Amino acid sequence: RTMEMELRNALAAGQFEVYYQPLVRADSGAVSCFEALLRWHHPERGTVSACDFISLIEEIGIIGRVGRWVMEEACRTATTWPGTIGIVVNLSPVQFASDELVDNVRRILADTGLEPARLELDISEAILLKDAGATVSTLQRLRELGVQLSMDDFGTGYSSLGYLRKFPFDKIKIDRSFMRDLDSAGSAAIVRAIAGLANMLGISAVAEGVETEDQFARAQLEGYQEVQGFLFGQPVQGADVPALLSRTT
Ligand code: G
Ligand code: G
Ligand code: NA
Repeated sequence: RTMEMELRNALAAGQFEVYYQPLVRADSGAVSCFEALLRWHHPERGTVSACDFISLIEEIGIIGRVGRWVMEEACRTATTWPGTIGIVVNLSPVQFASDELVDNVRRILADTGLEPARLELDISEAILLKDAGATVSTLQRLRELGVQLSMDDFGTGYSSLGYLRKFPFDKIKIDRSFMRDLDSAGSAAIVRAIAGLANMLGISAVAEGVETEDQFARAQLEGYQEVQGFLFGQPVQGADVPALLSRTT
């Protein structure tokens, strides 16, 4: 279990870094916010993506500490950006289930001085499978802090329509697998239907995984308010964000 030991040491060793990927407005192409994405600079393996170690971090019980570090780092960095630019932070199911989550978010907002409305929390559809009453209450307490709440990876889980009725998310992010498969009639119909559903509910729709001009055109046509994907930018280091902002605004 070398990797476990290395991960336990990574925060103290300064091997974690937050990268930032832009989301842009579908109408103007202007950057609206950046998503914080954790990277691990491993001494031998090089830069490792979150998908390759997040589940291990949860398993060994350090996601609370690492998640707080990511949120604090991301919020602090966002305070150096223009006030119109938001920051998106992903919440893992384990963080979401913690009694301390709401207090942690409140404290990080106070410590960094970030305006709450600039912080957006991405909640994966998978989180919502558990204990509906407790989940809605946590969502409500987060909402009372003034942050934005997004349902992430929409279309991959099971119970999300019920949740949309019980709790008004600010944004719905359609899972990138649907944009990838636009050639299939089924995916194309779902891409249209999810935007229609969101717009009728007064919720903003976000298309993830936009890699081509054709996919972008389709997202615009179907009424997505924001888009994210390699067409608009890869995740970059914090130091590269100002250049990206001056290029696109
Ligand atoms: O950027 P990457 O392809 O490694 O992301 C893979 C997955 O890891 C994505 O689903 C993303 O939401 C998740 N992820 C990236 N950074 C974080 C983080 O800081 N916290 C949590 N909980 N998940 C993250
Ligand atoms: O589900 P979530 O939004 O948290 O996923 C973020 C992950 O998606 C990051 O790992 C990021 O690198 C990846 N990602 C972002 N844009 C694209 C894209 O256009 N294509 C693909 N394949 N992955 C993307
Ligand atoms: Na996300």
